[in-house]
Amino acid sequence: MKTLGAILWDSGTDWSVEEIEMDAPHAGEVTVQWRYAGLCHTEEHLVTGDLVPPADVVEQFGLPPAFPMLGGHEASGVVVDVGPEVHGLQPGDHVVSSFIPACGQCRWCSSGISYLCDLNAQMFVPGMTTDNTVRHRARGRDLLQFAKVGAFAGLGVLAESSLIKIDSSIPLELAALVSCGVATGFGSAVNRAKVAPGETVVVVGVGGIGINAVQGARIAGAASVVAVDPVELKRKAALDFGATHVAESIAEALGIVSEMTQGVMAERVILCPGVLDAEIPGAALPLVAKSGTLVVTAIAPMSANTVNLNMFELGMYNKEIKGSIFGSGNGRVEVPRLLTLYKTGQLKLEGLITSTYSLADINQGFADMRAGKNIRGVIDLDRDRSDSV
Ligand code: CXF
Ligand code: ZN
Repeated sequence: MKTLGAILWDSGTDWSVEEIEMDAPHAGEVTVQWRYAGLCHTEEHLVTGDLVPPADVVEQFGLPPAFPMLGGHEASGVVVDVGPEVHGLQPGDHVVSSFIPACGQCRWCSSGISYLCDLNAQMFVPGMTTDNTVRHRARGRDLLQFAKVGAFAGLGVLAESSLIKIDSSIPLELAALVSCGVATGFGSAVNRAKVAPGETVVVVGVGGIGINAVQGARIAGAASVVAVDPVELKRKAALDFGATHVAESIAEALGIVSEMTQGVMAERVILCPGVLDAEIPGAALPLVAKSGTLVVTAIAPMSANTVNLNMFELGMYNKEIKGSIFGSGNGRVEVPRLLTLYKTGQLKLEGLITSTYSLADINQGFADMRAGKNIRGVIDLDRDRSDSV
C-alpha cells in the first residue's frame, strides 16, 4: 500500500511530504485512514532537537537512529483494515490516536496509571510494539512512527493498543484534539493539580494545551483562572475558554494574583509554555500559595539538567512541584470522559482550531505555530489524499 506522509529526516530540517510504502497489518494491528492530525508543539521539539535523545544517551543505551521519522501523534481517523487477533476494533470504527500505547501488562498499566506504560520508553525506537518490525518505509528506508503513531500521513498501520475507539457522532476534526492537547491540558488541571471549587488557578502558556488547562480549571470549579501568555490572540481565546483574568507575563500575573488573593496567591499554577525554559519554574514559584501546587506540563530540552528556583521558598512554604504527561490520565478513561463533557456542552472544542492545512502545507502550519498565530493548527488529510482504500 502507498500513501503520502510528512517525514522528518533529521532535526533542524523541514518536514518532507513524500510517498510512503506500507505493509498490511500484522497480528494485533490495524490500518487507519487518518482524517485530521493536530500540529502539537511536541513535533516542533523534534525539529529543534529538544526531544531527540542526546548523543551520550544514544551511545549509552545503544539506541537505533530516531530518523527518518514519520510525525504526528494527535489525530483521528477511521479503521479500514484489521490484522489477526484484533478484538476491539473493526473496519468503519472511528478512532483517535493514543500516543502512549498502554500494553496492559507492565507494572504501571497494572497499577492503573497506563500513561506511564513502559512501552513509552520505545518512543524513539523504530518498530511496532507488537513484534518490533517496521511497517512504513520511504526511499527504501525504515521509518520510525513518532510515539508509535505517525499520523502525518493518509494511512497508517498501528498497534490496536495505540488507538482509542470513539463515538462516531463526534466530528473527527474535534476528536483529534482530544487525543493530546485537550486531554493533556484538562488533565493537568483536573487530575494532576487537582483543582478544587473556589480555588485560584494560574495557567502559564495558553496554546493548544494550556487553554485546555484553563477550561479544566473552570469545569473543576475554580473561582479565578489567570491565563498568562505574551500572545494577544491566545489571551483573548483564553477568556472564551474560562479565564477570568489575563496577563502578558508572569511578572504581571504576580501583581494580579497578589491583589486578588490579598497576598495568599494561587493554590494551583500550571506551566504549559511551548518550551520549558530553565527560568520559568523559579519565576512561577512565587505565584503558588503556601502548600500549593506547581504542575509542569511542558517539554524542556532532554539534556537540560538545571533549574533556577528558590528552594528555601519551596521547603519553608510547603509547596510542591509535579510533572505531568498526558494530563496524568489514562486515554481509555479520559477520551470518553472528555467527549461526554463535550456532548453535554461543558467542554468547548469548537474554537480551538484556528487554521486548517493540507499535508502539503505542513511547514506553513509549523511556521504559523512559531509565529504565535494558532491555538491549534490541524491538517485535513482529505485535502490532498492520494491513497484510496
Ligand atoms: C507528548 C509527550 C511526549 C510524547 C509525545 C506527546 N505530549 C504532548 O504532546
Ligand atoms: Zn501533543
